[in-house]
Amino acid sequence: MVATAAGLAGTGADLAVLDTIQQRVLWLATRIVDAANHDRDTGDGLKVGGHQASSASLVTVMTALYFAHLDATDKVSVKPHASPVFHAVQYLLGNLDRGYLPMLRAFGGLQSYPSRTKDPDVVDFSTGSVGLGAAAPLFAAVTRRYVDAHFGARPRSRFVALIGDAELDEGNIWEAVSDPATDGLGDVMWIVDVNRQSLDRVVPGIRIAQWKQQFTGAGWHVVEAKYGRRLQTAFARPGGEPLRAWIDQMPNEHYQSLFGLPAQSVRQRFLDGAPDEVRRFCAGIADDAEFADLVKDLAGHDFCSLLRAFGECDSQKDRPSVVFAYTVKGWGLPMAGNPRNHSALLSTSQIDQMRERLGLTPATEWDRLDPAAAAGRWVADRREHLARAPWPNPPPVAVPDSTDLRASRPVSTQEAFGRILLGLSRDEGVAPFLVTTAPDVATSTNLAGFINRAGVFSPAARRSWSEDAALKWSEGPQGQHIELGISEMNLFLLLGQLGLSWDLSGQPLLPVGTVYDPFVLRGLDAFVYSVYSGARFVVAGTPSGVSLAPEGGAHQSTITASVGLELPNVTFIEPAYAAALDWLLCGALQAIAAANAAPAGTAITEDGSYYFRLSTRGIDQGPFARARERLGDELLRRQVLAGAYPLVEAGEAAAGGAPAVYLAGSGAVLPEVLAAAAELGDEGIAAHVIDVTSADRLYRAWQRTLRQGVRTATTPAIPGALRTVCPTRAPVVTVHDAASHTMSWLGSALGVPAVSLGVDSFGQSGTVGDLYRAHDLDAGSIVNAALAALSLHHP
Ligand SMILES: Cc1ncc(C[n+]2csc(CCOP(=O)(O)OP(=O)(O)O)c2C)c(N)n1
Ligand SMILES: [Mg+2]
Repeated sequence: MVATAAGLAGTGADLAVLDTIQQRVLWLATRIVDAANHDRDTGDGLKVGGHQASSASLVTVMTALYFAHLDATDKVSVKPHASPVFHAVQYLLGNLDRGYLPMLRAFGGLQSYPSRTKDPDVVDFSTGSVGLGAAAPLFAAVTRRYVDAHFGARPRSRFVALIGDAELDEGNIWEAVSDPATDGLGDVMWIVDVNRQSLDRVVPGIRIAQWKQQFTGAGWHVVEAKYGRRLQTAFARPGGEPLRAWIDQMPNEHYQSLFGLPAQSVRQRFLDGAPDEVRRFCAGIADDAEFADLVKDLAGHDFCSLLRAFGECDSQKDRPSVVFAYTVKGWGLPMAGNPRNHSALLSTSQIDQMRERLGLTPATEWDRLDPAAAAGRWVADRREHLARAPWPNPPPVAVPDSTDLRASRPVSTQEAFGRILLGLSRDEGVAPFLVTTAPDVATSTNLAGFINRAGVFSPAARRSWSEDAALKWSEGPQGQHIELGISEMNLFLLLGQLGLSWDLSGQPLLPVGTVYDPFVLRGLDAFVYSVYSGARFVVAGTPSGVSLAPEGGAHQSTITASVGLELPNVTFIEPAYAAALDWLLCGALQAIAAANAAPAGTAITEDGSYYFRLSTRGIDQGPFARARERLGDELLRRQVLAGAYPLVEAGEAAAGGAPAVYLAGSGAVLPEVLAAAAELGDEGIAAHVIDVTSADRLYRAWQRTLRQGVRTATTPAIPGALRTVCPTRAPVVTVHDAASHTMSWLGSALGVPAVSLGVDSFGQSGTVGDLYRAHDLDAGSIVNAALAALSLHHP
């Protein structure tokens, strides 16, 4: 049957062709999971897994999108459990080699869930942690709006998210939808796969009315693709309207139970509790099989309804859209609609029957569509239509080595951070590419100077209703700060998309976000998501630690330093002095700029994103100035960037031949470390003070040499960065306003006893002195720790 062009929303697509394609997509997606579980010998007896039912649920929607709706510039996020459908589509389009099809979940094969960095075909958005991949395209659209306003309009992209209905349970979805920064994005379309099932169960009741209100309330355009054409035709017949009302009010559990029944039992279950007029109307449909098919006819498996819904969303230019596409989990498979089908697999004989039904054989089952037939020709046209042109080469971004920040009075790293950003905003080589963002903490994290100069981003100029001499807050399309509501999830999702703008919008940016350090943990999953996706950005966690003394335990971070050290694709940095921060921050932005400009696939730096843990504690800059004089800028900068430098060499304080100890401190607690070193010097102990600017870089250097040793079965050396700052064998005390664990490995790395001081219980309100005493971070405790370390050392 050939549909009219109007019927398929003017796409020119042919229903029969689309149906042939979707049958092949369904087959391939199902067989990809089947092959992973039944064709491969994993040798360990573990079930490989995969999601045939979740995939089947989206087959029609994804066939409609890729084969009748999308353009080459559009970007799509695919719900995690539909990855087999995505790969089947890419394979049919010729973008994936056949050899990958039996390699779902195999090492080096297709990833379980779509991955930007690990899959062999081009994935726009990674997904996996439900809710995050769904929201990512919204923030990619925020990024594109920003890029277009600052650098000129790119060819239009539509940002599409395919979302499981139970994903809407995740709070981050609603944080994203309700943030004013995501208002008015007409190029966004979310498609919710309303199969009424989650992992464990049929989702109770009827959620849709509430969701519709929530989206509408946030200014979204809502479309329902609920009933297929057969049901719509039935509703339009005389007496048909009560049937619609009956289904509309039917709880998910009741409706879903129809799917497990033989055709002859469907009528009775369907009409259980139905009013007379519905019964009367249904009596007019005599054939049981026809009746069973009719009441399960949902629009999520109807190309005309779907394409009409997509077209309707396209016409919304000034607000995002959401399509609720009603589907069947396991559509077209024997497990359709079964409440326990989430992880169910077809048996080998069911697969054999499906293959046969489609006219395929074991020899032809992986074939692409016949290029001589109508469907094959259509796919070839779509392949051409969807081929992406590479972005033009990005303009150079010239980040200086430093902003020459000088501080004569005590200064905190948070204040220095604000001044460095302000300095960069005056530098024409880098200023245009800087973009800052914060979840309602811009001013309290010292972004005000930058904001005063660079302005706040808003798609249209906004009138300011109040004057404030200290903070201008002028909003318009040229502003370079994107303000968010209080949502750390949104912060990290936006940073992630700003950090991918070179790829998704063809414009490298230098994104810098700020967040109170303890609340890094609130956004942690989105942080992980963004760096797993390959995004590069800077985030400053500030203020941090118990040095934020009066604020108390709820605002004092302790485990964030460990988190920063352990996160892959993130370099964790915690400087104490302003000039060191200047070098480190400029170095980070240089690396981001270089990585963004590198051709895809070039590994230019292993640093990834940068997490700076900063403090509001003002610190005397004198010791750093003296180290600078002693070592010279070039050497000192190199060491600061490598992760540690000798802040005080005890030769200055104690005579040669004295017992020696290394005091390795990081961040705001350095003054106490220096005081302890002086006391130890008075006692005739040579206490060398190491300022650890990046425990992460030191740890990585150590692990590199260890792994090298492990892999080559050779004796590992002490890494260069550590050897330079700790040239002799002496015990070590680590001192950190963070969990003591973060630096406790230093003793092992140096092969010496170590005593690690840090904050291992929740904080409380007080003065810095009170809290440092309470956590053994005061000079006296550090001296005692040094004596303890010396007593453990037997050279
Ligand atoms: C953050 C997170 N929590 C839990 C899971 C485990 N999980 C995977 S799918 C799923 C249910 C998803 O249901 P739905 O979104 O409706 O998808 P469907 O399979 O029905 O299409 C759950 C709980 C996950 N992937 N991510
Ligand atoms: Mg579902």
